[in-house]
Amino acid sequence: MRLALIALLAPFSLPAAALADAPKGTIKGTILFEGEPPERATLDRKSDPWCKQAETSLADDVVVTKGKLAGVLVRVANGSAGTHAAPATPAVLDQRGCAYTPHVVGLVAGQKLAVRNSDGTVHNVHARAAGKDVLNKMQGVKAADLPVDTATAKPGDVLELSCGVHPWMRAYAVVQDHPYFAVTGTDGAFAITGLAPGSYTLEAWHPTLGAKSMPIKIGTGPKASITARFSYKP
Ligand SMILES: [Cu+2]
Repeated sequence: MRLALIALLAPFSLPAAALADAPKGTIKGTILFEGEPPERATLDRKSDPWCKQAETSLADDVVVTKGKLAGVLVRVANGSAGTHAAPATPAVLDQRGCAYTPHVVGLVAGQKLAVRNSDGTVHNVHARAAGKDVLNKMQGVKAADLPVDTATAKPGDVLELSCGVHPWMRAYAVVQDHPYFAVTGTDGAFAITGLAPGSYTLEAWHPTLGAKSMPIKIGTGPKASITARFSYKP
C-alpha cells in the first residue's frame, strides 16, 4: 500500500537532486524569410456575414512579418530523443475569425487533438491523414469541441484540416514521438528546452515552403544552450 502511494506521488514530487539533473539543453532561434515575401491574398469572405466582419482577411499560407516567418514547426528529428508518453491534455485548434488558430500545431503521438469553434458561425471540420478522412463533421455555434481521431497517427504524419463551409480555412497538425518541438509565431522565434546532451538533427517544416534540417550538438554547462537559424527564400 505504502509503495503504491509512493509510486502515485512520484511524478509530482521529484527530489531536488532529480530536478537538478534534469536535462538543460536549450535550442533557441529564429526562422527568417529572406527577400520579398509572397503577397498575402485578400480573402473573399462575403459568403458568410460573420466571417466578413472578422478582423483577419488575408490568406495565412505564408505569413512573413519584418523578415520573420510564422507557422514553422521546428523539432528534433523523430526517433532520436528517447521515448515519451503523450501529454494527457489534448492540443487545441481553435476556429476564430474564420481561421484555424494556430495555423500549424504540434502533437506528440498518442496525444488527442480537439477542434474548437469560437466563432458565431457554423464550421465543417474536415480532417485527413495520409489522404484519408478521419473527421468530417459540422460544428455549430457554441458546440462542444470536436475530437479528431489521432489514434493511428504516427510520428512524422501531418493531419490536414480544412472547412467545408469556408474554403480558405486550413490547418496542419504535425506528429512527433517526443515533446521537443515548437511552432513560430509572427516574430519567427522558437525555443525548445529540456534536451539531454548529444548530437541531433534539427528540422524545420512549413506547410507550403517545405522542410529544412541541420545537425546540432547539445553540450553541458554553457554549451547546453545553442542558437539555430533557418532561412527560407522566395
Ligand atoms: Cu469554417
